[in-house]
Amino acid sequence: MIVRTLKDCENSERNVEGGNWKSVRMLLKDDKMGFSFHITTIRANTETPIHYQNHLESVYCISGNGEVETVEDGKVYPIEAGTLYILDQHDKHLLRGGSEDMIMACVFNPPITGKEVHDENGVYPLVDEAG
Ligand code: 9YT
Repeated sequence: MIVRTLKDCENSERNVEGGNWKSVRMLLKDDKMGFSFHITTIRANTETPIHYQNHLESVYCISGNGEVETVEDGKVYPIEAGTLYILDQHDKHLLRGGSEDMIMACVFNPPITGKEVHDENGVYPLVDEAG
C-alpha cells in the first residue's frame, strides 16, 4: 500500500506551478495504478484553455466556484463544491475560476507522467493549434 498526504506532496516536486493554476500530483503513472490523481487549484478570475487530446479526465470541485465552457457548442456549466465534470469526449474546454479559487480533485486515464505534463498537449493554445 502507498500512503501520501497532501501536505507532504505540496512540499515536493509533485507540486507544480502553472500560472492560472497549481497542481499537486499525488499519484502518477509510475505508481502503476492505471490512472493519476491530482489536487488542482484553479485561481480566481482566470481562464485557461485546455484540450486533453490523449487523456480522459474527471474533475470534482471540493471548494470554490467557477465555470467550464465546452468550446465546440459554447455551453457553459457552473461549477461549485460538489460538481463533477467528466471529459469523456476529449472535450476542448475553457476553465474559469470565479470569485474564489477552486480546489479540484482530478483523475486522468491514462495516468499523467510528470514529464509529459510539462509538454501537455492542448493546455496552451499554440500547442493545440499545432496539434
Ligand atoms: C483541472 C484540471 O484539468 N487539472 C489537471 C491537472 C493539472 N493541469 C496538472 O496536474 O497538470
